[in-house]
Amino acid sequence: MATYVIGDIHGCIETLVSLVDHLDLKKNDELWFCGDLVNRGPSPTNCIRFIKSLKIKTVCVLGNHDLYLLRLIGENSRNSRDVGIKALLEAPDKNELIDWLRHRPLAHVSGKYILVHAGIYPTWDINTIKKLSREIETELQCENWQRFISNLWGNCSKVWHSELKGEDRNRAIINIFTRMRYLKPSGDLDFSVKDAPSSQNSDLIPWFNFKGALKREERILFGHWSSLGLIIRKEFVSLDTGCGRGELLTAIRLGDNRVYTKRVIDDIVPAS
Ligand SMILES: [Mn+2]
Repeated sequence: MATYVIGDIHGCIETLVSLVDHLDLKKNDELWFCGDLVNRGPSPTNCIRFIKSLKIKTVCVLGNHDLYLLRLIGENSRNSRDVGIKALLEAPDKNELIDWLRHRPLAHVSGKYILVHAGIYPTWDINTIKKLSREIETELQCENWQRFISNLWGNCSKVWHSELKGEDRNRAIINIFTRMRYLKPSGDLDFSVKDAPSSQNSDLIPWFNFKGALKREERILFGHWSSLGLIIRKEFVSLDTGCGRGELLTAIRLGDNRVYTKRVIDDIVPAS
């Protein structure tokens, strides 16, 4: 039995199908996804349909773009500039696809691995990760989920403190799991820089280099940071290789770290 983890897909269905074909999956294999299934690429609708239809066990955590889509629904808006998302909002099976999406976790902990979209706050231990992920999942899966998500947008929660309450707490948890890249030396989040660490010279610290961030038993699997690209380390794997910019989609097989890559060819991704 093997587990494969796939980075950010961003609606690139042809690339996804071709990569999954290439994996030659067996019945007991598992396929994990780092999130950001939607936005930018041509067919987020078919990406969700495809993952839903797979006959093996799949795990998919939510990314910031997936939450953006849920927010559009929550605000009853069709006002996306993204052609693929617009089409999804008109799809006959829209409700089924959205219900599937909002039942995905923010963090998945299994054995020696933690799967998240963006990262984990350096001070969070494994029980905290499970608990905080569950707090948001409970809200997204309840009947009032649309009101919940339309209330919690914005950059404003840049500070984490375990005593945070209400919307500030929810925003902070979501920002950390799905949007974080850099921390200030104080431990506050910074959303101003998306570049890779080598290309900026401020005192911002990639979250995984922050003191204590990697002092854990589990290996962290994440996407989200396309300028970082593929990084394979004992402590973590970074898997967003720029599918959403027309570059590559990557999978890694856990255990032996074998890497599988497809270049985005048949999916037309608009220049950003
Ligand atoms: Mn992302």
